[in-house]
Amino acid sequence: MFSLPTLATVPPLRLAHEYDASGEGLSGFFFRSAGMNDAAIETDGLFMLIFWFSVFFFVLLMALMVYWGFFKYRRRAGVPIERSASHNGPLEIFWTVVPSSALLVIFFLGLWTYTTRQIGAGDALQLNLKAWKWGWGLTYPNGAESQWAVTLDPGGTQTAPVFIVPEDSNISLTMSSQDVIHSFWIPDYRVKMDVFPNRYTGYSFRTAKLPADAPEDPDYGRYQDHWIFCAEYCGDFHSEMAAVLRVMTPAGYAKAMDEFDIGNKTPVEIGKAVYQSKCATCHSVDGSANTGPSWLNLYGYERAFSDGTTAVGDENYIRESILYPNAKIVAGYPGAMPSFQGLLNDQQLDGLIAYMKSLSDKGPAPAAEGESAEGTDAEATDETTSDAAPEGEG
Ligand code: HEC
Ligand SMILES: [Cu+2]
Repeated sequence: MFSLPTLATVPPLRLAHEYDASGEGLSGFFFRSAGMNDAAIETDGLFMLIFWFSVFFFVLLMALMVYWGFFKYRRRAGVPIERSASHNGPLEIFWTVVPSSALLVIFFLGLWTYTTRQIGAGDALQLNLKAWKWGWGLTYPNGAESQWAVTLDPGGTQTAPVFIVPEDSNISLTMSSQDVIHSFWIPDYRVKMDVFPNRYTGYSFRTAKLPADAPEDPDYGRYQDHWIFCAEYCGDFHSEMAAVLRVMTPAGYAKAMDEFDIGNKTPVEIGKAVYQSKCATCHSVDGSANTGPSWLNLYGYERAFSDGTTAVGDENYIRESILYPNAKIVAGYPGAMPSFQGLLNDQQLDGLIAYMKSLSDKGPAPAAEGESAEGTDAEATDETTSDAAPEGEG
């Protein structure tokens, strides 16, 4: 039977390389890491071309200036000052045409690399990317959202979502922001692109072939990770706005995609998946306090708020807490939860509520999990088609 990968079974973070500049020469000094696809190598090449071009002319011009100014034409006692030439046609044409053509070459090389990264290849895998304060979300072609996250610290309070893509393929992202301007940046691929509210921007790249010595996971095969960062200052937790781009084998990608497909998941599983990718940074499910209150025994219990009022943690309260977090602030906590309005669909909201119910002793008994007792429509159809589910399964 299908089972949702838990945080522990998501293959661990294995970055394509450590961010180590040693032994990589000048481009290692500038870029901190080798470019991880052809476009990145091209970008590095263009950068180095412009760099050496600038170095060459800087040294040449400074040397000429020092030579002429300090030595050849310096003022000497007894030597009359020469009248400066007012005009020299050939010389002026030379110093206009040569630099302009050099700049034109740079312009077209830049335009070329820019457009190929803007306009994706025709066969590109189309993915939707959303940004918000402070996170990233990816929707795959089958409508599923990314459900993996890796923990970044030993305690596991800091997580980063994992976005999976197949190796050696064209990827095209359509990006938009829920709030302020962010910037999507994969340093290993060099390109960054602003992500705006109320406007789509594109980001296209080709993933490299996985090297033979890439780390291997027993379930999903070989893979390689790259950091994704936000490159546009967007508020308090801008620096924590990280995600992981995971390049997988086509087989591993297809397997994970199958598991992400919400069609074959119970509401509790959907809720748990959303929790892992979007809420686990601030909420625990084991009773321990984090940035936000734990979800253990949240459902069905009385909540106390900072303004002295109380309410029972029922479905409507949970929904309101997710979409309008500042409507009621739980006593003892800061009003630090971002709104998830527009970021979660009804199925995901229902899933979250079902998941919170499963974490409460006032929710349905655990044995009833997966049955239509919760009155969720997604599940009902599933149950009627399969042969009668045995009652005392667990
Ligand atoms: C940046 C941290 C953060 C993230 C991410 C976050 N929350 Fe919260 N959440 C909080 C804080 C802080 C509170 C308490 C203050 C309040 O009530 O707004 C809270 C309160 C809640 C409550 C009310 C809890 C109670 O004990 O009554 C619910 C329900 C909730 N969050 C659901 C979610 C869901 C669902 C997600 C993911 C989709 C999520 N939160 C993501 C910080 C966060
Ligand atoms: Cu940002």
